[in-house]
Amino acid sequence: MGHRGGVDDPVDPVLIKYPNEPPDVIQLALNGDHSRMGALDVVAVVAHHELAGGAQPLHQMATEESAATGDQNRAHDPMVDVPAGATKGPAVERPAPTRGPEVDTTAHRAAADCRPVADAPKTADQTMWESVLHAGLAGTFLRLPHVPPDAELLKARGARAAIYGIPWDSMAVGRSGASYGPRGIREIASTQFLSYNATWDFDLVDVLAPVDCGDAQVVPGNPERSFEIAQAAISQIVAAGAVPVTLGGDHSVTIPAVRAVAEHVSDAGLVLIDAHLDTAIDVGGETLSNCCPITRAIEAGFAPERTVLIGISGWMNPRSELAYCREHGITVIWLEEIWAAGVAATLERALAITGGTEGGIYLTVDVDSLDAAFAPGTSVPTPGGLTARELLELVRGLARSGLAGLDVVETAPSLEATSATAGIATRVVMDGLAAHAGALGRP
Ligand SMILES: [Mn+2]
Repeated sequence: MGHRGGVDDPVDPVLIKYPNEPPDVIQLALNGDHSRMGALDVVAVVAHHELAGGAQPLHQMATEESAATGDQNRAHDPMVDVPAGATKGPAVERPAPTRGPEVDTTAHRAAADCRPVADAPKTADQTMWESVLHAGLAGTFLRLPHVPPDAELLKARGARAAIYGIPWDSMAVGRSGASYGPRGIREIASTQFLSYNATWDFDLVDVLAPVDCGDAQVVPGNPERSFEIAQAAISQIVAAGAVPVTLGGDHSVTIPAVRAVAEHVSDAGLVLIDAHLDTAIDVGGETLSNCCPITRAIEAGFAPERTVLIGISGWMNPRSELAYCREHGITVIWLEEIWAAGVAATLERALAITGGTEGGIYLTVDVDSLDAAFAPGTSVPTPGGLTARELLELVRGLARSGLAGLDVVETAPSLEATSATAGIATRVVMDGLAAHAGALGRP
């Protein structure tokens, strides 16, 4: 049976009110099969109990039921490590927002230093089950606190990373659907992922105190106004000393993100992981197309000689975009070069060009850099792209030297039958932030 640590009432091993749920939502966790029952099931159990006369305390009834069903695995069940008679679990209520330490608005841009944020809200539940149960208001990324994109509010929270969605696909040259990317990624992150990584015994919350700033209030059909809104919000995140993590959206959403970062950081390297060069001057005269993010980033101030485009597929790019790269001295690392040299050598080459400054690296990841087998849920799935492992190794290796910003774009949940693409997009964020935060050590 499930132990829900931190419940203020004495721990009832069977019937437990979840502290973060609406007061009338109760769930039961019965031992034996780890079954988790929703509110309607509870109503049924309570009704059954009452029909039976209600003479027996409900927890006894469930205990007898579990004894009857056998419990051989109980000794190995991490959810039952509460000794009988335990009266109190560890406190898990998230503290009310408190004013954190002042954040150095320049030093944040390089890699985080791994020191815990003094007043960071601690992980809600040390047993970690709370964050993956499919109940409750799982609206934010990892169920992190929602803080509006306001520099003072973010500083007060001590946030060193902030998620921001731009639900926008009006500029897609290919199939639309990426406007649901932020929602799809949050769905996965809030129901399947923990802020804690057991491999590294590391919790993102302890080091980065990340928050979710919600979504841009886009204006359908108006990229200028939409990007103005998004840029203003991301600029607030950077000004607060937090790494902006932008969830797309088609790849045009990188444009307001790099513009916002460039307002505050002058020496960041720029890395694109993508099947496409994305260096179009314009598409039919439209300069905010999803084929233009690198072009607009260069114009915003990113140095072309400190820009690397990784994983590019030869068949999927026009001659004009390659010409732009050659004219401006942008480094292109083709898919075939990764096949031949491997990820480690690719990273070494990319970091030699983009790393080593206080500003860190702005990393933009298009999920179509992945093979269509790993990322079918995107505008233009790529036959012969990167493996999921290659992508994560690249993201980790780049983020280790410090992120000026991160975005993951072109996730289109409606274009896939499973949540594979939203899942790998989630991992790009998780692995990128963890590496930035020092979970892997420094290069
Ligand atoms: Mn692409």
